[in-house]
Amino acid sequence: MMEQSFVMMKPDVAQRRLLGKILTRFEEKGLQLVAMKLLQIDESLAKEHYGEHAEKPFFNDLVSYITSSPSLAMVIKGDDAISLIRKIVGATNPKEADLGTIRGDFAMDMGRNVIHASDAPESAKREIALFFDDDEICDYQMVDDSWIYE
Ligand code: IDP
Repeated sequence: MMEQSFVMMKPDVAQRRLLGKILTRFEEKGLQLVAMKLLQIDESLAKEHYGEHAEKPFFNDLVSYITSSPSLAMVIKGDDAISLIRKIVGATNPKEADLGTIRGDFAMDMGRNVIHASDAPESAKREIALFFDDDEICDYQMVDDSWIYE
């Protein structure tokens, strides 16, 4: 089933000049970029995005990390995109993430784990709406679709 996922490269990625390299992983897989925005997330947006973690001991550090420098917010589309992208991203703790995943290849610590990706259709819907207006999401056909999908 065609799905849209909210994916966000966290502040360490732009700072480490890895935006292009990590974006390439999604493009090469055959996924489609339908929205993209470089933004410095403010405290209230960070707290809303990570609301489910408000009571966790790492919450304040997480908000400082996410607001520290610009992030690249994206909507990425594809067949079963939500679970597929979680696989491409790897485990939350980069020390446990398999090599070959983004976190496994580019990160060392949980508090610097380079990327966010929605974990379910409901969270994808909520997160996309938090970061993008409807008219910021592009609806277009890829010319190579028939070479990507059977
Ligand atoms: P996810 O990003 O893989 O979906 P969540 O459990 O939703 O993982 O946690 C959100 C983010 O909070 C993580 O990506 C990570 O940056 C941070 N985080 C989660 N657990 C810890 C922790 O124990 N210490 C520090 N940061 C954490």
